[in-house]
Amino acid sequence: MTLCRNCSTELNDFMTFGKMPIANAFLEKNQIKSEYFFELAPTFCPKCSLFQLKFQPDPNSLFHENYAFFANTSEKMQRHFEDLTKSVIEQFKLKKTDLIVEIGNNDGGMVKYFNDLGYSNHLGVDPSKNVCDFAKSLGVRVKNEFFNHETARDIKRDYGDVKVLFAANTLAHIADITSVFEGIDFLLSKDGLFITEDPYLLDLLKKTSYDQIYDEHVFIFSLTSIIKLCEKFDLEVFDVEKLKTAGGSLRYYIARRGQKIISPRVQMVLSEERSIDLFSEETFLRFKYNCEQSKNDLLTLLQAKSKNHKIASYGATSKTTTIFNYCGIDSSLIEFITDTTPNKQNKLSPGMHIPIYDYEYFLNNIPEYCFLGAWNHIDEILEKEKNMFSLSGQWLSHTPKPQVLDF
Ligand code: DWN
Repeated sequence: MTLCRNCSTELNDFMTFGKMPIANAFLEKNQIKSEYFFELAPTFCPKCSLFQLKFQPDPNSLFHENYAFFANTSEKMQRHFEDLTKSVIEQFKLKKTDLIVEIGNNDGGMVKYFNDLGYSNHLGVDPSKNVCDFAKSLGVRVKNEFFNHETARDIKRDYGDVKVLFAANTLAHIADITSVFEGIDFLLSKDGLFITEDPYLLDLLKKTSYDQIYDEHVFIFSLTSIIKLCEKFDLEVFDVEKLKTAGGSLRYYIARRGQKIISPRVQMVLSEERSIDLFSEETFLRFKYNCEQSKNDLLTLLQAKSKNHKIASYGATSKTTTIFNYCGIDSSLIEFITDTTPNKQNKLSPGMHIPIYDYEYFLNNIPEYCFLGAWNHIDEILEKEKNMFSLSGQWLSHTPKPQVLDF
């Protein structure tokens, strides 16, 4: 029996993706024998509606001194966070002395933009040392720790109350969600703001983007589940914003209860979640069916194309680890992966051991088809490739359904 990480109710199982490696554990040949696998099984809580993994490997094996993902690999995401920084400063009339903290700031995050704009009273918190070191080299003040209630106590002792707390694509990663909310509640000033965004459950279900489910994403949130998490504390969601980033996300604006006027958007999104029966067993069983269908169709497509053509994957993402391992896609179907991240290059993809090469290799070995592993960056990639790969090759995607994209 597995209990909900928020409300301790027994979780409802509805499917398993089988044994999975750690999504960002890109490896060398000599590490294959000792590769770690765990069962990737999403579940949902019938009481608080929280969609979550049944099992998550030890967080220390996911976030460490050599974390593979650097957010600066996407120009467009950098602009997204820069824009958010400017809009928060303006909308909430921030003062240069206000304390701004980002949970999970990776290689610089939003605090980097605050720092660049003269908001030097900032702090980024991240458990992975290499990304923290990179952020430090940009002049960002960092704390190399997991964020929880205890870290929050240290931050308050050393820096005081927080005016704005950010977390972008971070909350979904931390299994001890109660300790995270305790920390937020403890740190936030009376007029403080907590702004957080993560992949949205509704988008994931609609697009059958099951690849958002992997070891790091212990939760896929909805507005309903975030409201239930806030309810235990002196916190409430006062606004929400639908985003196109990360394949479809929801941004939540949270403040102390009664401090802000609640936007009508909150009710609108809640009604939408209710009207499509987001939390019914049927919805999740349909998702399971859609995943199985998607797997069969993707395999059929790749098998047909790979008979006479070379296929590569564009982006060695965390998400491709789920796709390739769930579908059983190895180098007989996808010959290689190209990725701009130096510490993924010349390694093998987790589980299926497809070789990963840099962009130059890709240009010298142009395939006929490219699987959009980094499909969430489609606009940026198509722009970059319009006079390169797109001139001769065709793009494949698994979402919203496996297909050759028609541009
Ligand atoms: O939540 C998370 C998100 C925000 O980032 C983390 N759990 C880990 C990571 O997830 P991901 O690995 O699925 O992220 P991306 O942003 O989809 O990864 C894109 C990958 O593609 C990077 O390795 C860089 C690469 N890339 C590339 O080779 N050429 C990306 C672009 C835009 C490119 O042009």
